[in-house]
Amino acid sequence: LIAGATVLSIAAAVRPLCAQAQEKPMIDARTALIVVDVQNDFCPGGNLAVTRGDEVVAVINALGKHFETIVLTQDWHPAGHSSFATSHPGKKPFELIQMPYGPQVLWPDHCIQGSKGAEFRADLDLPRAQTIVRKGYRPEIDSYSGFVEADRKTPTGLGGYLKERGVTRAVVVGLATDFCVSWTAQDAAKAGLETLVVEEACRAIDLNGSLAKAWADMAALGIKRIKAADLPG
Ligand code: VGL
Ligand code: ZN
Repeated sequence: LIAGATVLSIAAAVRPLCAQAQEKPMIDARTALIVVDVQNDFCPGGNLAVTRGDEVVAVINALGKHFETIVLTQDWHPAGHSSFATSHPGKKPFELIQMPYGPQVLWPDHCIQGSKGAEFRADLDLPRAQTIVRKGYRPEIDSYSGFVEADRKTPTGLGGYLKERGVTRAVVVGLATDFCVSWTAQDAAKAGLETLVVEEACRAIDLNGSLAKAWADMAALGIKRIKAADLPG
């Protein structure tokens, strides 16, 4: 948990961005809301369901009303993707294997291009979202991050997109905290963006301590862990 003083300093950093005397205080367009993988397969009933993953939707919908710049990421795998346990005979979901680019957790088949599971949650309501960045579509490379694929060198283009639009700050939310949210937030920070993660707008898979490690890795990069109440509105 973050100390009270930290919360206050973050609130002070964010609040001046709101236009005054508006019913819905808006956050400056240079702060992007990055909504990670709020897709059916990561919610209860989905193929890689994150516990209470569906609970992020209402929180994100409320946050989205205050942002002018909103980007969605969408996990988007071809059938037979190399991150699927079913592509590796004798392997089971959640086992670790070595890929040419490093260790890879094997997952149940999920977010297959064009499937119901790959669709965004129907109750996700972000009319102002402008861009969808699909990732994980190369058969041989996974991509947790919305910025750089798992080989750690293939960019998706999101970094350039945000830079060209003058974005200097990223607020990252979605699923799952310890995989795609964490990797996306870390790459946002490495791209030079001030990066914040809204705790209750995320839910975790939590595999072998992955959640604690994710928060520690994010903290080490200066990523701020905040509550929705620390943002305007
Ligand atoms: C994710 C595992 C595999 C995520 C995506 O969105 O966190 N996790 N693919
Ligand atoms: Zn995936």
